[in-house]
Amino acid sequence: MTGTLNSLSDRTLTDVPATVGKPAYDRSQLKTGIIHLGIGAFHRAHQAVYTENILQDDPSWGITGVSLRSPDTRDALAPQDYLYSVAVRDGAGEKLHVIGCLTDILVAPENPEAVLQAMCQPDIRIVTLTVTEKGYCYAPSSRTLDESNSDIIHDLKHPHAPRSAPGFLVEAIRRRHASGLQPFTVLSCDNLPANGETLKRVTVRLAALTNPELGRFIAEHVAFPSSMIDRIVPATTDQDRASVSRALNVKDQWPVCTEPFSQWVIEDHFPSGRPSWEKSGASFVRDVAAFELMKLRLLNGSHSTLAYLGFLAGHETVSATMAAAGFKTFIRAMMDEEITPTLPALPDFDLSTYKDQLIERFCNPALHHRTAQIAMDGSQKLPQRLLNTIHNRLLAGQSFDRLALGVAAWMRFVTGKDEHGQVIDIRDPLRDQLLRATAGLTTTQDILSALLAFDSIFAPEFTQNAHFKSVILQQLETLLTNGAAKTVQNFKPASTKT
Ligand code: CS2
Repeated sequence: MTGTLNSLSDRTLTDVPATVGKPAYDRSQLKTGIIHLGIGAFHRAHQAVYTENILQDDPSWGITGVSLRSPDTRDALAPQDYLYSVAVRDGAGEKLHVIGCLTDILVAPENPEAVLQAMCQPDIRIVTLTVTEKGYCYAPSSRTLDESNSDIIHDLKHPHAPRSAPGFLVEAIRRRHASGLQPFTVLSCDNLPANGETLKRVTVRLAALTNPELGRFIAEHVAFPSSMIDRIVPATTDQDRASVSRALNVKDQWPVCTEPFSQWVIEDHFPSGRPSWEKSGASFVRDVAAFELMKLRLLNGSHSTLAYLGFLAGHETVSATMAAAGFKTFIRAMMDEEITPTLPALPDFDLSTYKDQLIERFCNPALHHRTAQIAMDGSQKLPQRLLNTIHNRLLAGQSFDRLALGVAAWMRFVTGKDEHGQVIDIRDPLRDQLLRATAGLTTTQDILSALLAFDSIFAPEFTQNAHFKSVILQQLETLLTNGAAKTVQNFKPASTKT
């Protein structure tokens, strides 16, 4: 029973058992140095934790979170003095930490002006983002601003009351510049290739469309370091809320659940200063690109492949998928044979241990990471997770059957019906267009052609490549004929088929 428990707050922290980690600093002394756009579970289990661990040394880096959409996180955390807990779980059990680094949460659609004012405080030196791929309002195939995106159209008309993440950045940078304040550093923490550079490109373009001088100022004077971030953070469930609250002995309405593993590799370019995140385990490097590619292709590429194939095979979670016949062998072979050869060398980094860890992480029985959650927003994820790897393989004249099966599984998924004819609840910004494009199609060739026509996903190097099309077609045919479970279990790459 959690109904009788007090709510988590500064006052009730004393009710929390001594085994639970708690803020090791005086929260009343915190200043806000970071604005974070996209205050979802991932941020609270990752960057917020790295920040929490340095606040004892330097309390100037408290975080004000901004939700660009729903008020849920603010509504849950405001009554808790913005305290929440992180439950770190694996087969061995659970460790809990109460995190205190959030100083406030603002809800952008309710009051965009309050967000802009917060971003323009002199103490703000960094704006971090986890707004997911679609929050960048770009075309994933070309990584340029999508000027037909409805939020971008809105922000071009109303730059002083924006809706999009790039819109908030442009207006806040303009105001700071106009009032003589130093610009903040913008740190993307989303799973995009060259995430800093990509965010810079869309932000500069958005600014330049209405104010070329501002576009130039941003291009020349605002730092957008790239970063590679990694921690698996499944969506929190009611069951998680109840069990965490019981263990805390106070009611936490908004905990996050995650795995022990955590990694953050950051390009060290912060002209306005930064926290010593290296003291919490982050690595600062000159160039993140090789780490980003490794993570996007090996972790996220495998994750999406497991999500679509696992979902189609009837598995609710990644760990259940990994336990099913053939999946572990298939995904490890995809990593070793098809992805690894496309990765730039990372001196002093043991890739095979990294891959062993990935397999172990995907098998974590305590995480309950739903295949349907990872399957979301595939139109935004496919290029950097699977297609760019295939592109490298094509250029090198190498096979890519397993990666192609991953793409085919996405195609099968977005037709909107599962292998038993049940409707799939597709969540994707292109959902309606994808369903419309494939409705009523019966042949594999027609489904393939309809989906390849989405040019924000498939760049011309794919749609104009007959070999690419024939390999995908073959995998899609096998998948439609045999179903996902059998296809994976009996998988033989074409090159070894007899
Ligand atoms: C996942 C990622 O939901 C997804 O698409 O692949 O969120 C993944 O869990 C993280 O990138 C891990 O760092």
